[in-house]
Amino acid sequence: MGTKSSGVEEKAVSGMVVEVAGASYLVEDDGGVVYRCRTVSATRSANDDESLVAVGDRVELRHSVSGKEMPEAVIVSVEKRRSQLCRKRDLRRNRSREKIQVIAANIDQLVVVVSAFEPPLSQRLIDRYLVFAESEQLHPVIVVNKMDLDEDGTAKGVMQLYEGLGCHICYVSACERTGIDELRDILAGSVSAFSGHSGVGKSTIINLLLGEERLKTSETSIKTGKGVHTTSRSVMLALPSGGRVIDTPGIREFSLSGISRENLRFYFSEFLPFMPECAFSSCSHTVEPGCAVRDAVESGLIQPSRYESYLLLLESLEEDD
Ligand SMILES: Nc1nc2c(ncn2[C@@H]2O[C@H](COP(=O)(O)OP(=O)(O)OP(=O)(O)O)[C@@H](O)[C@H]2O)c(=O)[nH]1
Ligand SMILES: [Mg+2]
Ligand SMILES: [Zn+2]
Repeated sequence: MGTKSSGVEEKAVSGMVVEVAGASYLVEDDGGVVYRCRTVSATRSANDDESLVAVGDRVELRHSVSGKEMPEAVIVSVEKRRSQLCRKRDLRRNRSREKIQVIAANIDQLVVVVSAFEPPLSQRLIDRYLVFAESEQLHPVIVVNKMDLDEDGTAKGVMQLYEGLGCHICYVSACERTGIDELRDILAGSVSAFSGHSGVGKSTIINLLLGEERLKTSETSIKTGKGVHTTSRSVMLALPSGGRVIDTPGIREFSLSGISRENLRFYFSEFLPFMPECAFSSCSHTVEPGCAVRDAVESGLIQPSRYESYLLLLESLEEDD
């Protein structure tokens, strides 16, 4: 119902956040009208440490003025999220008040994009994402892009470990357009957030899925071997083949949030069958005698690199406390 205030028509509209760039948001209402929302006067009872608004959020708006290019509005409330992709902010780099950055909200799948070569494939990063997906009950998909550069099969070799864990893996070369059809099928019917290091090809792949160059992409820096950050905003896009994808800026680090030291062990799924055999029910699988998880690492039933990831993560969570 519309209310009149100072001669301006104000009506309640509900919609979804489809783009986030700094403190500026684009919200699409259920009829397809897009509003630019610069100010947020939202109230929500949830965690004050978290980003108030993220791409994928369902919000309620007050339409305030008709802007030049699009109507402008104010976000007045944010619905509770059914899921989220978030990470702990590096407060040394970012002076934001929010300790936890919500990268995307209300997603079904987490698409972890890595590249076979340049930037190098990082197992530690994959393990962090897998732990997060497990804790948030998101379906993880690992996209290994730039397979055209994996001439000696190194990346394929590394990924065998994750194949063994039963991960959903999609090998892609955006350059040679291989693996794209398979990925399209995986994405149909779901909301999927793409995340990964800068320069792995997230935007390039999404452009291919869209069939047009909607997103800016860029050359990886040859000098440093590190990706230059090209994408600076998070955008949700509908795919012609079904499903929606969220392109996000590349990350340097994916620091876990919302996971305690005690709970970490439950998010390494291959540890679970051995855990009941540990002598202590509260075994942290580090120094305790009679640890079945450590025995399984020694006998090769659990991959040493995964166990190392567990120890590193445990240490990083310890430092945070
Ligand atoms: N050889 C090769 N290069 C690729 C492939 N896919 C993407 N690239 C190149 O990788 C570079 C980075 O691609 P982007 O799509 O901008 O990477 P991004 O992951 O979106 O990076 P950010 O936006 O910074 O997070 C571009 O120069 C692409 O042309 C591929 O399959 N093979
Ligand atoms: Mg990008
Ligand atoms: Zn143990």
